[in-house]
Amino acid sequence: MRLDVVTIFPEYLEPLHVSLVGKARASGLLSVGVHDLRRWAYDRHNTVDDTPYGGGPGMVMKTGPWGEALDDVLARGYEEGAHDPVLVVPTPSGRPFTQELAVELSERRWLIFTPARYEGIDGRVAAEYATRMPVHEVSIGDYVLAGGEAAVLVITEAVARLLPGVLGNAQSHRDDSFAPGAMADLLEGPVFTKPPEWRGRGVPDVLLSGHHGKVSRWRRDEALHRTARNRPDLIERCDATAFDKKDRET
Ligand code: 6GU
Repeated sequence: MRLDVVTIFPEYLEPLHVSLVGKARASGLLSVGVHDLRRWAYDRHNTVDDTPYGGGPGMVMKTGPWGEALDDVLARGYEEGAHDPVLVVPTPSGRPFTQELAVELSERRWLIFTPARYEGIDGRVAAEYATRMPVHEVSIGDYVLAGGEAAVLVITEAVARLLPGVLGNAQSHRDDSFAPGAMADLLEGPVFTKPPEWRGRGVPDVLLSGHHGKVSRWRRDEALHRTARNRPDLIERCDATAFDKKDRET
């Protein structure tokens, strides 16, 4: 997979060199280009923003530098054999970034990110590139960041770990023996490792029992409890037929 990121803060994307994404790059599963938008801002001050039409606070990122930058990044990518680009525009006004979208993006060959600062990018830029490629406006949550760079880090990490060969153990995608699929939207319960006792606290006996059926049952109950406590909205969306009588107790 090829990733290109155009930003006025290239150094903000340094974490793409470390950890999981860094390893994916080192092993050749991923290639990443980070590009300074100001390279395509040709005035003396390398201006990338201007006041909004219609008035209001803040500044808007200008069409000119973004258009030049994206044209060049696209041309370079095509030259190097990349194809079928997808433009990912991080914005608090985007559609929610979910695991489903992470999976969708992980199946693409080439992602181009346009993290913005200020009040966002002139609306004509997304409209222009949408005539040539899929454009996803994406938000990582219901809060406002100062810019889209942190969102790019979030999205790339969620996507990179799904690439075949990136994770050490081939992604054991929840083999829940109770209700395959239907319980997949539950949060995971707590996990434990050695030592068996720490500061007077033991580990749930069932996990030491070696009884796989009981362990699965326990994990499912813990997942339900944690989901009910932290994300009641997910319980509401659950397929009720996936619950059994025991799930309704307590
Ligand atoms: Cl993608 N960008 C910004 N600036 N704020 C956000 C966001 C993105 N997602 C949630 N808040």
